[in-house]
Amino acid sequence: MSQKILSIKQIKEDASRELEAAADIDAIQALSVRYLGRKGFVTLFLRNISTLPEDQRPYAGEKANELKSFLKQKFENKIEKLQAEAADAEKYNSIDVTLPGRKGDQGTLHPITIIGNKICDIFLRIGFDIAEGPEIETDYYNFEALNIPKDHPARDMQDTFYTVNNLVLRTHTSPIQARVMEKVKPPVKIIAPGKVYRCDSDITHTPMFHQVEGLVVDKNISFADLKGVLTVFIHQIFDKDTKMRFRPSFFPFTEPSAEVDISCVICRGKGCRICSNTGWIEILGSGMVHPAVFENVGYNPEKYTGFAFGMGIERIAMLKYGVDDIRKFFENDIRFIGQF
Ligand code: 2U9
Repeated sequence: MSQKILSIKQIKEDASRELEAAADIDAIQALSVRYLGRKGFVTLFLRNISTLPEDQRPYAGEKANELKSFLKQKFENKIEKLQAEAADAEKYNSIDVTLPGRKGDQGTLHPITIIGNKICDIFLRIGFDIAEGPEIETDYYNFEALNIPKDHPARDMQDTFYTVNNLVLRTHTSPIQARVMEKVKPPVKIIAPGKVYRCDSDITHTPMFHQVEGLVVDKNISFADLKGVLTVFIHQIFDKDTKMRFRPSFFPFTEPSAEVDISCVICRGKGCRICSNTGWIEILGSGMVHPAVFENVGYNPEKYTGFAFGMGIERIAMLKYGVDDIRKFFENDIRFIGQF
């Protein structure tokens, strides 16, 4: 069956329209045969050029070859587009969107954060506010304001991290309370939690550890108030059966001073390795604020009295969780810190 010879314009229009309508690769390949194949419209046109007047032949030949390249490119482009779409669809169909997602590892609070929060919660419930301050302190707030004399061993390079310009990494959170007292008038009832730094490292000491200190200042605050608050605290952080004893001690910033022991949480006072067979464990330090500290911050020691206390969070965490080496808290072994 002989094909009608179509004009270049007509071939281009027809082929473009049919290519637009072609829905799959087979249809495009059929179009390619229909237009560019041995008996296709473009091939026929080219063969027919010899019948044209001689002066029209070069132009017709050039235009027909242009059309051939144009259509070839268009067919190839559309085939590539359909192949890419098919690959996407294949990828989508091979994903089971109803499968449950993969669970990532869930983080946990660090044991020191957990115990720190518990300690703060107890004091918040009995009316304390939380105060914060800088970890890099001046010699004045870390030592001088707290009545720590120039020759005190705590000031030694062996015990304190000195930085530049007489600044130190705070060795306790006490400077927080000194700064608060400078700013606000009594009554004051605050706890000061935070990181502190000392040149020390063994199974019970790390160069950085966490403290919570407390301070209550008002008219008529007595040692009985100190005992009452610390008894409530110890009974809540350990349990109601925990016994306490106050042992006389010395701190430059409190007078009188006392260390607080609790009945051993492991053997309940019978005597074991943890309490060195004494039945008692030292848990915190405390005392009545020294009048010199009040003078330093501008409080009248004739008018106001106050008590203060301080404890190491790691020490409480070690006792509550039965951890025997403080360094375990800072090695960041997920198997250890993820247990709490
Ligand atoms: C001001 C006045 C007094 C805070 C106190 C202690 C006793 C104490 C230690 C416990 C274990 C530190 O972590 S530890 O090594 N702390 O024994 N701290 S009284 O007294 C203050 C604080 C601020 C203005």
